[in-house]
Amino acid sequence: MKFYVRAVVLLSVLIEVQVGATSCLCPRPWVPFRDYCYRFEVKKATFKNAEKLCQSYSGEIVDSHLVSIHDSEEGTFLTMTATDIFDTSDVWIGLNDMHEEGNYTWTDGSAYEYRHFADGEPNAAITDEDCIYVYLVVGTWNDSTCNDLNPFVCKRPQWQWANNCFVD
Ligand SMILES: [Ca+2]
Ligand SMILES: [Ca+2]
Repeated sequence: MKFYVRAVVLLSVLIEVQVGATSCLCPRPWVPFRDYCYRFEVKKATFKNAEKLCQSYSGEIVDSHLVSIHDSEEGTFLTMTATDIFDTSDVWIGLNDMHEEGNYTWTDGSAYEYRHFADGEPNAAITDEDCIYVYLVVGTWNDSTCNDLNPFVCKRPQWQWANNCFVD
């Protein structure tokens, strides 16, 4: 009996700790999805400045970048959340081929496997179309000029920021 009571107490403490921790993982205005936090920046910027601003939200190591998208669920989450927040339709994501034409990489260094370009894209319509935005109305991607001014989304692995916990 004693053991049972102890076990129940221990279990409830564990549950409490876990619930408390979860609510600290993506401090506002970051939005949680799976193991990452996403920050939707209404302010418009060039691709390079957007990436720079995303990196400035990092912790001790640079772990915050323009968003990378790795499957349709993540793409849908991004598109639906962004549609609620942004009043424009083109939103920078971290994909680009600035370093070598046709060789696409994510600014966060993750693997480029999933792709969701619109039909006929990427078309490099203008010689230097090296940066990718998502077109919110349909959720597909397009390569465009990196100096365009667009709102953007940052992505960072979940982290604990104990002083800024909130209740879901
Ligand atoms: Ca290109
Ligand atoms: Ca294009």
